Amino acid sequence: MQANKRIVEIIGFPMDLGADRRGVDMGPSALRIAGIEKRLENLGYDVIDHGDLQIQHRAQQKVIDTKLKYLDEIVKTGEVLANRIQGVLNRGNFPLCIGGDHSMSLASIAGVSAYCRDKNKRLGVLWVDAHPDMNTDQTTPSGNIHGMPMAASLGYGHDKLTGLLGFSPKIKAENCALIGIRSIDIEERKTIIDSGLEVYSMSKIDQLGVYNIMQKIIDKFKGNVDHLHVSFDVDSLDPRFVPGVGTPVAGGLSYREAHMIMESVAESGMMCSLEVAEVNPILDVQNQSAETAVEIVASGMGQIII
Ligand code: 5AB
Ligand code: MN
Ligand code: MN
Ligand code: MN
Repeated sequence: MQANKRIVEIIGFPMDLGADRRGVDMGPSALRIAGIEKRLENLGYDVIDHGDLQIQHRAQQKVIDTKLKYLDEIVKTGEVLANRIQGVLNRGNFPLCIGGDHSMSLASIAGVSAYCRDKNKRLGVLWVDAHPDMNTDQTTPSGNIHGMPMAASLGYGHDKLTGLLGFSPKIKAENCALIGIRSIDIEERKTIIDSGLEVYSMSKIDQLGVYNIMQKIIDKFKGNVDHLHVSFDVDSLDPRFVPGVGTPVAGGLSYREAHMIMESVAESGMMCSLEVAEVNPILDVQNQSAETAVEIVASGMGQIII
């Protein structure tokens, strides 16, 4: 299975309950305004945009558990997204989920994992982010579920998060790689070490270079993975290039480094699903962050492949 399948199905997930900064629910609109569909069509894909899934507004919610803010709505809508993604994959198409905060990933990985289980495929995840998102309700400094999706997918954390679609874990640490990481919470670090995850920090990128790291990651995936899911949190980039993010961290990926990651993914031909999270138009400057995100998607989908 290749990234350049003919049909890309876009699902918007306007979730902002997983994060504190408001505005990320408008991310899917910003990505559409930045021309995501046209961009993919220009690469030769047929694109079906399903619009956005329905998510209850923050104003209709009560914060019940401060360690797991808006848990019930995130789980409920997450199951809907997970099922939709499974449907796209079962049709033989390529799902592209556009967020929305990164709690979306709980659902997208659940859906992809359920599909892989049915079809006996080994699932790998490439996680591009400033943050490892390896918190649990026991370790979170914020109570924000967008800091937990990687942990939950590996089976760490609250049952309602880990148990989405009724099975856990969704992924194996040895089939995952994290890149761009530069902000790790004290308690979160322990979960990372316990899991044995491979984390390529910004410091490792300075030392080895993105190209070499990506070759290493892809080599590993090639032997062990049939379906590669890429989760791209736009705060992986330096805030100079993407001001429109809720949790900016200095010292991030350069414009070219971000593209090189996705160009390497495209070259591998292994990516079978993709998501883009955390574009926040309220904090953005003239939709620059959404436009950059669309360019990065295009790189991942084969923009430079001749
Ligand atoms: B993102 C923090 N680690 O858990 C937490 O943007 C930030 O999806 C999480 O990567 C950032 O609240 C979540 C401090
Ligand atoms: Mn069209
Ligand atoms: Mn994230
Ligand atoms: Mn992040």
